[in-house]
Amino acid sequence: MKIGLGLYRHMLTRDYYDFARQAGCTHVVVHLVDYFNQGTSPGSAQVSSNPRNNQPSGGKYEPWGLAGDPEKLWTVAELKSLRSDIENAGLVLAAIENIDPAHWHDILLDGPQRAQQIEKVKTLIRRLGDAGVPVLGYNFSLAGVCGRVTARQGRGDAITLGMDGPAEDVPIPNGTIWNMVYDPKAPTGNLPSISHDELWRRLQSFLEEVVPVAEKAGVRLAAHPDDPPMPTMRQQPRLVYQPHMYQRLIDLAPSRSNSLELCVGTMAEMTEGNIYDAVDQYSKQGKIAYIHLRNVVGKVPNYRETFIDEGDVDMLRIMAILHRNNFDGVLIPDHTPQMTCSAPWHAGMAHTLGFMLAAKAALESPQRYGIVAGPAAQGQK
Ligand SMILES: [Mn+2]
Repeated sequence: MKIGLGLYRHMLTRDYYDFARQAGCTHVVVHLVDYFNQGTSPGSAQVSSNPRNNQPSGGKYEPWGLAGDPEKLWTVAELKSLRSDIENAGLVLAAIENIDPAHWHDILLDGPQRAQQIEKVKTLIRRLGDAGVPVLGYNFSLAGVCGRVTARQGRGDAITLGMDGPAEDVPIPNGTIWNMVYDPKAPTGNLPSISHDELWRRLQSFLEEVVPVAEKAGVRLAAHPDDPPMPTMRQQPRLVYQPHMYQRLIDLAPSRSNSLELCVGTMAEMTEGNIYDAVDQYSKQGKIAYIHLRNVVGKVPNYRETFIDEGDVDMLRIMAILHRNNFDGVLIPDHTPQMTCSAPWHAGMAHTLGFMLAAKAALESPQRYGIVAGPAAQGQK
């Protein structure tokens, strides 16, 4: 297994790459969607107060920000230059995480621009292949990451995110998808609710069309589960909200290019199944492209994010399962509570990465540390 760091768009600078190296990372996962964009045109209303110094949070129903320019698809030159900047800093670009809602809203919505947007996503995948980017993470979700609240309820009074009940009261307004505004001029009104079957049908058509292109391009599509994993949010269905639903996604299009961006925190919030069995099941199949590591206390709709070394999940046990199943992809910290200092995000990441490095060292050289695998450890899932 490899240790990496996820960087948001405004963090794609040499300072952040150096920070990643200093914290012991060999790889980075990059977000090219600017979740924090509040628009620049004079007189345009700010859509949210999503601060840049943390994971994108928004309010319970407040969008993160404005989607990008529908006409500007990331180019091979941009991707290659990003990759070479990262490599010049001594790191490897492991994945691009998430597709801009501006480029695929009508794939999620089955809207009038669907056919054109399928072509855009295919082009994007080919460009990733040309630029030598091996993985594209995505989240096939209408409501996206929403419904969470921020509170000072972490260890040592850290500010952390969580849920304090369902988020069904406010439907998704027209012009918004995946918690971002792609059309600020959309007519007033809300998205009509659809069924779970319809959402799965949309995913299936998407995979049938793009997976063959991804195979040819040598790119793995990697699906994030629904965060938070509720059956419905904002009166719309969710896709992968229990651990076994990932298997359905995999089986829709059997291919190395149809893979998972497995989020341990999100899966720990699910109300059914067992997180250790799930990580075992999917890593054994070689279906995990990369991993988000995060700990939580509780389950939907009442949970909060915690530091890596506390919470409901035994992270060493998760990493031991991955090690035993020869997982050779990248693990990145997902989110952490904000640490009280002048660089809360950096401190949270460095703390998590230190834990991950120590766990990796112990798992890879058990004899050196006198950790002998006994029958109990071997039989443990
Ligand atoms: Mn995640």
